[in-house]
Amino acid sequence: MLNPSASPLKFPRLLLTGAGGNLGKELRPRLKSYCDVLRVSHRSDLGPSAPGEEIMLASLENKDQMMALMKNVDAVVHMGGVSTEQAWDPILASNIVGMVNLYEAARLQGTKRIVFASSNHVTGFYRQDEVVNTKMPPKPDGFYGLSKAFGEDLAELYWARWGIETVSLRIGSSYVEPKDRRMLATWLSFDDLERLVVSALTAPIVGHTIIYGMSDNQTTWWDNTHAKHIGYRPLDSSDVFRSSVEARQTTIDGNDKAAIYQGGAFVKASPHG
Ligand code: 15L
Repeated sequence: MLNPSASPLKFPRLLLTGAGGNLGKELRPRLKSYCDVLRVSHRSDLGPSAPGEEIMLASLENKDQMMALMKNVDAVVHMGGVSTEQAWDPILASNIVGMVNLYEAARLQGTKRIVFASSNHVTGFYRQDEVVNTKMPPKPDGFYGLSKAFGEDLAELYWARWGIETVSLRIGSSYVEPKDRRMLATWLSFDDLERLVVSALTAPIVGHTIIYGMSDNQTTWWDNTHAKHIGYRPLDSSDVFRSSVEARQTTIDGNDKAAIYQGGAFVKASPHG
């Protein structure tokens, strides 16, 4: 957890969706410092509210619930939705229909900015020997990555037509530490996740900007040159874990698609048979 006293910027009311998910749980106590009221939401029970929090349960695919959720909200950190490769139906409900509901509610309720948890799986079918920037075409590695590419396009539409600003975070692998060799490139520490989300919320002008969410890792496949105006500066690095990760995974099968493509195991995950 960072010390936010250095930042005088505070939102009257921030909304965090997906507050019960892996990264939602991590962000929930952290975001409280950047707002007077943190509205937290999930489709199922979130437990008791902490001081300064208001809990509102809502399902992304329920338009009325989304309209109520977005009322009087200054900015949104949208971590809700499906976050792994799955069958099409839940992805359609949460990441396609749910995204349209979120943006429609934002338009009707006058929300100014959304920080959208997109994913590196939008570009998962680029190879691990390529460096990708945020203007290059998507190459999704599954239905999940495809749904996140849709979310980014939707954000672009709502910026162009209705002036709702979005920062789409193509989050890499945000865990306590990198779990394998791939994550030496994709790792995003929780403190850097907080830095990234806060930069995305507070940068003066963002339009629709796409940025990869990674720490300052020595190995990298992603180039954030076109997102410099966000002002995100990662301060952690996967390098401190490199020798222990390499000791655990001494060999790599060069014929394995998971080792060839940036999406790793996601490029092989198939709930579709
Ligand atoms: C993601 O988008 C997933 O939500 C997360 O579970 C990780 O596996 C991550 O990508 C990754 O690529 O490591």
